Amino acid sequence: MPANLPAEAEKALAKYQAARTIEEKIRALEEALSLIPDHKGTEKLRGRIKRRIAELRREAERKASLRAVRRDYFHVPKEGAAQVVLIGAANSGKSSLLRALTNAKPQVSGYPLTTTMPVPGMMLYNDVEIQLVELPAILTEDLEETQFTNRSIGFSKNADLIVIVLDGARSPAKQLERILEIYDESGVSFRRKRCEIEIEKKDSGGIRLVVFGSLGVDVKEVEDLLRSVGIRNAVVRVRGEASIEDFEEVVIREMTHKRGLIAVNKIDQAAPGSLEEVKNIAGEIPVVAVSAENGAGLEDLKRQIFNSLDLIRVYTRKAGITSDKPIILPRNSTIRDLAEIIHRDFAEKMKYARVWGASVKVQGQRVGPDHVLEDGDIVEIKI
Ligand SMILES: Nc1nc2c(ncn2[C@@H]2O[C@H](COP(=O)(O)OP(=O)(O)O)[C@@H](O)[C@H]2O)c(=O)[nH]1
Ligand SMILES: [Mg+2]
Repeated sequence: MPANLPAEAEKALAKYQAARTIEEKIRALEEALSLIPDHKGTEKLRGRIKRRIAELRREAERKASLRAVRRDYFHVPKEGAAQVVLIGAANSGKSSLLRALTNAKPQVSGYPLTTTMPVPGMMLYNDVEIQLVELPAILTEDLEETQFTNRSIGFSKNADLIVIVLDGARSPAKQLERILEIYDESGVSFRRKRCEIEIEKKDSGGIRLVVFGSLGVDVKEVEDLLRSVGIRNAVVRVRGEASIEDFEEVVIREMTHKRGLIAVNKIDQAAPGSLEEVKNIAGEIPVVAVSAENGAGLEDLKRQIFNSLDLIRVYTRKAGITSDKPIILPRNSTIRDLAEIIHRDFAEKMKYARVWGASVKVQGQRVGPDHVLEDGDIVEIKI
C-alpha cells in the first residue's frame, strides 16, 4: 500500500507540497519517484506523479516561451463589462464570428493563420458592452499546435469566458478533443466547481474529514490519496459535493476553473451527426450551433455568452430619477459592491438603500449594505 512509503519518499513529497516554483516542484517529484519502489501497491501513485511531472514540464516550457516574446505584443486592455475570447483551430471562423457579433472588421480569409495578434471588438447585448477578443489559432487545420498556441492559451486564462470555436465542416469533435486536452495540460478545467476543499495540516491526530454537504467518494479513498502524497495528519474541510477528482485537483494538480462555451460554426456545412458528437465530448460545457455565413444561431450565441458571464444589470436612482444606463455587476453582488463602484467612499458613508425589483418583497424596501441584488433592480442609496 502507498501508506507504507519509505521515509525519504515521504520527505520528497512533503518538499513538493511546500515547493513554490515549477522547477522546485519537478525536482521534488522526480526525487520522490526515484525513491518509491515500483510494485502493484505503488502503481497508482507512481502514475499520478509521472503525469504531474509531464504537466509541470509543459507548463515550464510554456512559461519560457511566454517570457521570450515581448509582453505588450499580446496584450489587450479589458474594456466593457467582461472580456470573452474566441479561440480555436485555423479557419474555424473566429474572425467571421467577430465580424458578425461586434463592431470590429478583422480580415476573413480562406488561408489558415491569417490572424497573428489578438483582435478585440465590442458586442452589445441587453444594454451591456461585452468585449470579444479573437485569438490567433491554437491548432492548424490538421490539429497540430501552432506558434501561437502557448500565447493564446495563456491569454485566455485571464478572460472571463472562453468561447471555443469549432469548424463544423471538419470533424468538430476531433478539434474539441484536442483543444480540451491542451487546456487540461495547461491546468484549466471547464468543470463547474461544486465544492471547496480545505486541507489544514496537523502534527498528529490522523486524517479527519469534516463534511458540509455530501461526499461522492469513499472516505478510505480520500485518506489513501492524502497519505500517498505524504499527508498523514490533517483536518480536511469539504463544502459542497466532492469527488475523488476534486481531491486530486487540490493535492496533486493545481487546476484553475474557467467558464467555457462551445460554438460549432459552419453549421450550414456540417455533416449530419457531428453536432451530437461534439455534445457527447462537451460534458458540462454548453454547445451552440452557428453559422457566421448565414447568421443562423448568432442571437442564441450572444444570449449564451451573456448568460454564461452571470452578470446583472442594476439601475441607480437619484432624486426620483432612474438612470437609463445600467451598472453591470457579477451575480450575487451586494449594495456595498454597488456603492463601491459608484464612489470609493460612498460605501462607508451610506446609511441605507431603497430597492425596487426582484430582490425585494416590498417595492421601495429599505435595505442594508449586505443586501444581495438581482438583475434589473433599481437602487437609491441614501447617505
Ligand atoms: N460555409 C461557411 N463558411 C464560413 C463560415 N464562417 C467562416 N467561413 C469561411 O471560413 C474561412 C475562414 O474564416 P475566418 O473567419 O477567417 O476563420 P479564422 O481563421 O478562424 O479566423 C473563410 O473562407 C470564411 O468565409 C460559416 O459559418 N459557414
Ligand atoms: Mg482569424
